Amino acid sequence: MGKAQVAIIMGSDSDLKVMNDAASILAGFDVPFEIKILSAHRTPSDTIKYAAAAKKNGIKIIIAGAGGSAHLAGVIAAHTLLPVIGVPMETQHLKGIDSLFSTVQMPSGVPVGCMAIGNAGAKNAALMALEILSIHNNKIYKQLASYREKLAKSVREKNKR
Ligand code: RP5
Repeated sequence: MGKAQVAIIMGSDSDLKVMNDAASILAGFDVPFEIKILSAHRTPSDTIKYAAAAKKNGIKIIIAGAGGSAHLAGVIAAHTLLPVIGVPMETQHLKGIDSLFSTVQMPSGVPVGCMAIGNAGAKNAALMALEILSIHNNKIYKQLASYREKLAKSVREKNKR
């Protein structure tokens, strides 16, 4: 794999199990990515430094997964003009509603795209990143078309069974 085009960031290694779903999708499309644990509150200066340098380092899209008072995606978006896609993590007590509200409620001016809570969100974040890349990459566009076709086929096969 070449230089990372997509960054998968998460607030804690406890998010990795879910965020690995984003990594698997990108790997399946042969799109180079990197994974980092960067916390908006535990390693704030590392997080800001990473976000500020991401474009210069060849990153095109940042996926950020975080749980609880999930400010990671917003903090990253504040320090880059790259598109940031947030994935709210499910949490023990509030089941991820807390993460969802934190991620989705960005005040105007600094956008964060917000996916669904948990695994579906992680997968869709990767797919959305691929859709953005596919605007200028016909190979990825064709791969996405075939991914959708496979999805439809699997549903039709379930009906047959
Ligand atoms: C957030 O706090 C992380 O994104 C994680 O979802 C949550 C809990 O982190 P740990 O206490 O499990 O490290 O920063």
